[in-house]
Amino acid sequence: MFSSLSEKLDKIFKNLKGKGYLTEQNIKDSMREIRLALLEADVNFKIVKNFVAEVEKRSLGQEVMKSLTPGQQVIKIVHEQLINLMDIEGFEFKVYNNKLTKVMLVGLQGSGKTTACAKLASMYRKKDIKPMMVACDVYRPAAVEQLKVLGRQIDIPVISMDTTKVLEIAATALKQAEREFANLIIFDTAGRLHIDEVMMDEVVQLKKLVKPDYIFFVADSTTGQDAVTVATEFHNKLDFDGLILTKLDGDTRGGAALSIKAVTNKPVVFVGTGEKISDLELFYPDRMASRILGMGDVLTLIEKAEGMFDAEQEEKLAKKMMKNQFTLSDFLQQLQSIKKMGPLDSIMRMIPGLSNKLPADLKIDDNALRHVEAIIQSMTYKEREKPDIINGSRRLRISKGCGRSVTEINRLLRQFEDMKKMMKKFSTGKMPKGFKGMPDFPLQ
Ligand SMILES: Nc1nc2c(ncn2[C@@H]2O[C@H](COP(=O)(O)OP(=O)(O)O)[C@@H](O)[C@H]2O)c(=O)[nH]1
Ligand SMILES: [Mg+2]
Repeated sequence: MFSSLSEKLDKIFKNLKGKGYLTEQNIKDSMREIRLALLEADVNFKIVKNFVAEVEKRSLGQEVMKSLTPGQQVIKIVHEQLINLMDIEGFEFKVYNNKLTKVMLVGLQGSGKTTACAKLASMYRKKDIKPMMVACDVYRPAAVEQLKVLGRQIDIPVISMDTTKVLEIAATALKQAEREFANLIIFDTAGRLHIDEVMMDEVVQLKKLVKPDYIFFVADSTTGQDAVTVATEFHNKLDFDGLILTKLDGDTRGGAALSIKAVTNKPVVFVGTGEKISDLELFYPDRMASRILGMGDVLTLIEKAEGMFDAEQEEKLAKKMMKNQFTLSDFLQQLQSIKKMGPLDSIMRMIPGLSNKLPADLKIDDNALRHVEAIIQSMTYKEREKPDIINGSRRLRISKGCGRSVTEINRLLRQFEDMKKMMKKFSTGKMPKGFKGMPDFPLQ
């Protein structure tokens, strides 16, 4: 996500941080570089101009020039200004368990509306929240079918009718939602390839009939400034409430995310970060700014982890590690929790200090984890608890069971032993001299 912009800013900041004091010229030079980096990330040029002017003004202020860490201060200012660029206070998307919240998704074809519809419904479905989806993209039969397939996949009802009269479908859907006490109804509307009068009229009519609590404009972030232009036109006609920025996992340069609020004065509410249903995140400007500046996104990582790990279980494991009783079964359990958090490379990118150092095209093969998992699953319980007993013939049996080679099994067992030794050293506080960190397990 925004890796090219992140890399450039990182370079500029490294330069700044290396200096014990800053001259006006240093700051002016850095500002020119920041300006270029933002323009290359396809941020709207007027926004870039204001942004840089503001950062420069604040950086040249006394408190920065005279501070002991002027470089750090400039980074702090850039961080704050980035947040300002994306932040709008006072907006909150709320769904209640005792009434119906109506949401309309609008945007161009291919922007990710239908996908977002399912992601949103699935994100808000809870024990006492009942979502429904309505197929209003009636001109392409495939679009209705797509929503139905997604609906079946996540087990959320989809309302569709055999007509192209969108208003009729919407009216029927509203009645059904009330009758069935739904709490969230999401209208997936038709998009076109370009802005088009007929489409606009249709969504305006739909808005009048549905009276949605929220209209979200869905924008494909990979289209950069085009997304911003289209958003402006939709905004003029519809006055939408917020945005869903999709495909932030792609080769997004950041332009749309950094410009769209300043241009429309509406907040980005959600971001799509992949094709899977679970790839939708609430958007937090401060966290995004941290990610862009390579400070990682610890909070999102913690939230993801909290959803996946069980605190009690974790404590038990930590104790086992301290006592050097960590077994392959525990290890398997850990692997499975990590896997639930998403692809490894995206997890690693959220780790502060690491995000900038990873190559932009880094792809960790999640198969490596799957293979390790398969190997452990082919062991008996006793073997997982006491790997010492795994002799030659057991290795052969395990290899046949999981379809991985004996060499791989040997490697896993050796690495597991190394890992245990390492844990022992951590827990006893006896770190060897020249200690170089954890073994590269299991990411090779
Ligand atoms: N990588 C990625 N792909 C996405 C995301 N959201 C949607 N897509 C893909 O973009 C394409 C168009 O999405 P769709 O929901 O059909 O767009 P619609 O025409 O606006 O309804 C599909 O192939 C989706 O899988 C996202 O956040 N990341
Ligand atoms: Mg669609």
